[in-house]
Amino acid sequence: MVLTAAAELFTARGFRHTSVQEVADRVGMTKGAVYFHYPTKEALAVAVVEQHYARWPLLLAGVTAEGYGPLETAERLLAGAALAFREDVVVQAGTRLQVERPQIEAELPVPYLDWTELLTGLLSRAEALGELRAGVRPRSAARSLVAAFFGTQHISDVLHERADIVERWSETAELLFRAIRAE
Ligand code: LUB
Repeated sequence: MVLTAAAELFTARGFRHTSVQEVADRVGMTKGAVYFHYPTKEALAVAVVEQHYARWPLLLAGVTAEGYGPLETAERLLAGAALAFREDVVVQAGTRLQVERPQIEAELPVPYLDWTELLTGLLSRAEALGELRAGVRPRSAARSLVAAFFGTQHISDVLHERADIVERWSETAELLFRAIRAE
């Protein structure tokens, strides 16, 4: 409950302009009770960012269970992430806090690298199955997908509070996977 309230405030106002008192008020607790769970506002931010990343293994397990090939799995994974960026306040808060890293005196997880490793693994398997266009290098393509996704979600956030992120990512993904997939 505290984490979700903090995520809502961090998403709406950012780290600096969110106080622990406001988090406590939002959940009807005392500030002391919040500090019992999270000794500092920084600890609350770290917990929110960690929960952001904890979403993705669950998403991966769900998509993997559908049993598609590695390239289709990568495409569906990112489509699922786009939906989470639109619907999930913890995902949204984790993203804003990662952008505000310089203002947060705490050890936040390193961004982007987990997704890059995950997609590199899937694209390497796709390469082994001959699913990649000749000359496409899995790690480079993975970095490009992460960069494109980050940019797409950021622009959608600034312009439309991510209301159109699913459509925007779908058009970007169609272009990128057309370039990545073997004819
Ligand atoms: C993803 C964000 C926003 C990468 O992996 C990350 O850290 C990300 C937050 O920092 O987009 C794109 C899949």
